[in-house]
Amino acid sequence: MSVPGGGRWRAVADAVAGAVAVRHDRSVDEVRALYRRSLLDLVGEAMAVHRAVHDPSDVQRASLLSIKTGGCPEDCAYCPQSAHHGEVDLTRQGLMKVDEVLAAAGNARAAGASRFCMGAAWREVHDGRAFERVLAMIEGVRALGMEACVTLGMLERRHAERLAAAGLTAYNHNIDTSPDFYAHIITTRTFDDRLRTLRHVRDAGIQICSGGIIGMGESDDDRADMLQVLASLDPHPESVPINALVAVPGTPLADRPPVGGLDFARCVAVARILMPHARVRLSAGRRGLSDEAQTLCLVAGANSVFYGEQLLTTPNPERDDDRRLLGELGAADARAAAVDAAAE
Ligand code: SAM
Ligand code: DTB
Ligand code: SF4
Repeated sequence: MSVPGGGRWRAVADAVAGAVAVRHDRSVDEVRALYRRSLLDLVGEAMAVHRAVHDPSDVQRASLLSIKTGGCPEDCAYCPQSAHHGEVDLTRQGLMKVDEVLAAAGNARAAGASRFCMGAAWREVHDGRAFERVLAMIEGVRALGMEACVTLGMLERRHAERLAAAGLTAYNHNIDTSPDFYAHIITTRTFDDRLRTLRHVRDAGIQICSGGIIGMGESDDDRADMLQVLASLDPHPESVPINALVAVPGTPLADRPPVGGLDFARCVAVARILMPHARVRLSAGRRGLSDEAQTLCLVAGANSVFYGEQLLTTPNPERDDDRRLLGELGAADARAAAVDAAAE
C-alpha cells in the first residue's frame, strides 16, 4: 500500500537513522529529565527513532505458557504464584509434560505466534530431571521453527550454558522496578541477584529479555530509574517487556489502581528512545487498554505483544481482537493472515 507523504517521511526517517544514538552511559538525572518531558515530545521522538530502526508494521506476537504454576517460595508482592499469598485463588500445577507443552506451542504457531515463552514459578534453576525436561521443551519449540524463551528464576552459569546448547533464543528475567523501590516489592532476593543472572545469560550468548512492571505504587523517578538500569546494560536487552500490574485479589497489591494508557505510552516511548534496537513489548495489563491507547503505545515504539487468551495465570486480550486491531493498523503478520483466510 502506498502511504500519502510516505516518500517525504522516508527521507526524514533516513536522516534520523544516522542520528539514532545507542548509548549505555545515560545518567539517572538524564533519564529522569527525559521521562518528565511532554508526552507529545516523547511520542514524537520515540516514533522517529522507531521508524528509523524498525519496520513499524513488524509487530512480534509472543505466546506465553505457564509450565509450572504456583507454590513459589519468593514473596514478590505482585505475583499470584507466590506461596506467601495464601488468599489467591490459584490451582497449583507441577511441571508439565514435554508433549503437552509442544502441543500448546504448535497451536500458538498455527495462530500466528513466532515466539513461545515458557514460565515456571521457580525461585531458581536446579540441576536434575525437571531442568532436563525444560531443555527438551526448548529443543521441541525450536524444532517447530519458533523462537523459544523461558523464565525460570535465578540461574548459574552452567545452567545458562545448557540452555544455550538446547537452542534457547532468549531468557526472560525482569528487573521489575527501580533499585530503590525493589525492597518494597520483594524481600526474598536482591536487585543485584537479578543482575547476576542477567550476566550469566549474556555470557552464555543467549538473548536477554528484561523489563519490569509499572503501577505498583512506584514514583515516576522509579520508573525512569528502572529504564536507566536496563539502558545501562551493554549490549542492551534484545527484548524489553513493559508490564502494567495485573492486580490479582489476594496479593498485597490487589487494590492498586490500574495504569492509564498515557502512562503506559510514556514508559514505552522512553524505553524506545533509550534502547532503539530492542523489541519493546507491550506486555501484561493490555486487557484494560482501549484500542486507541494500544495504538498510541505501538506508535510510540512498542513492537511486540503477548498474544493468546492467557498470560501465565491471568487473562490477556482475545486472539481475534488482537488480529483485528493489528490488521486495522497494518501490522498483520503473514502467517496470521493465512490463518484468518483459511477460517473464512
Ligand atoms: N519465577 C520467575 C521469575 O520471577 O523470574 C519466572 C516467572 S515470573 C511470573 C515472570 C515475571 O512475570 C515477573 O518477573 C514479573 O515481571 C511478571 N509478573 C508476575 N506477576 C505479574 C503481575 N501480576 N502483573 C504484571 N506482571 C507480573
Ligand atoms: C513478562 O515480562 N511478563 C510475562 C512474561 N514476561 C513471563 C508474565 C506476565 C504475568 C502476568 C500475571 C500472570 O498471568 O500470572
Ligand atoms: Fe515466584 Fe517469579 Fe512469581 Fe516472584 S514473580 S513469586 S519469583 S513466580
